[in-house]
Amino acid sequence: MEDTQNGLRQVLTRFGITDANVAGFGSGLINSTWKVGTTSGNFILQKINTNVFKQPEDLGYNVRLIADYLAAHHPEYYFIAPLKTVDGSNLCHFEDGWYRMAPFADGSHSFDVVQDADQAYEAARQFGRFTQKLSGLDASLLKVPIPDFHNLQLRFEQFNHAIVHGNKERIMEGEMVIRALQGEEAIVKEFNNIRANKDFRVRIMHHDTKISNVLFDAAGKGLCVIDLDTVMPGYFISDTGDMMRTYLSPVSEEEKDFSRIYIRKEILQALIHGYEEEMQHELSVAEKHSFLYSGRFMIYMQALRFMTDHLMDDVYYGARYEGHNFVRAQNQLTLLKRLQEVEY
Ligand code: GN1
Ligand code: MG
Repeated sequence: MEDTQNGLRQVLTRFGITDANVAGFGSGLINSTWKVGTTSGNFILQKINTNVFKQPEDLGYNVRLIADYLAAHHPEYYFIAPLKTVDGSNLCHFEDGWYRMAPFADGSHSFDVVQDADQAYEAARQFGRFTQKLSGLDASLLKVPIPDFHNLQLRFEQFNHAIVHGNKERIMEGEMVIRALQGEEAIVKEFNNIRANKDFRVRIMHHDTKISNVLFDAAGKGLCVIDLDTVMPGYFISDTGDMMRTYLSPVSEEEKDFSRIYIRKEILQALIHGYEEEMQHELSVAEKHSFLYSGRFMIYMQALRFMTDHLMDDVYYGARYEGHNFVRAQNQLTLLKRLQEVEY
């Protein structure tokens, strides 16, 4: 612990900070996070997980590109720009890894579960506004931190590989779920149609639109989006779809009692309304017709990813109990069925 504190102090020195209180912060699983208190304000310091993000410099590059663009074209937009090190770098490359730092938004707070329609509306507006403000920035200038991240065709192929080459016992036990997932292949076909359709634009998307990635002010209004590691070129269905996946049901992907999974329709409406509020002039008619598809797309992809990981012995997500990813896959399959019953 002393060592860590000493190391962190040296890292802070690289950002020009010599006197600070440092304490662990937040519940993120991928990166390590600390809150840093100084006489000139509070900051967030993060160490980047280089197992997931193999080119950490790409993350620094992307955030700087976006920060500079927004400062030049939309100075009124609230964006938490990262600090530079004293020698002008976007990240600090220290002996044990890569670090970055940004101001802490004082007075802000976040949520882990969507409580009501207003929150869903505010969050959807924030993610819509983020993409909208960046519509003038050429998406192809961004680095791609995780190639094929939301490529459903590839996720489907990885699943098909796992049902042949995965854990034999788990394949046998999982037969019903495997069949149910195979039965939804039409969702992959529709994704391939979207990829071939010029009415679907590639834009700068957030790709991790869970509610805890939105900061709210004291009055409950959305302030800004955070956690920009997965910002990359993509389709809008990634962001609206992951909001549906994570906001619509009152229980999360961890829930084992699948009877508790249902679609909160007022949240679905608020989510679409909030997103359209910011993006209506950006989206084509074909895109606007794909809102519900976006939910099916993301929920199905997550079901495939959990089931694939279960069959491949939990190498990606890990498991806190036997069959954890099998439960998560069935949870997501249940959510998919509930969404397919919805008429909007
Ligand atoms: C991972 O770490 P977290 O919770 O932000 C995953 C997402 C999945 C999510 C499912 C880089 O996100 O794609 O939707 O788990 N991120 C990565 O809980 O694989
Ligand atoms: Mg994340």
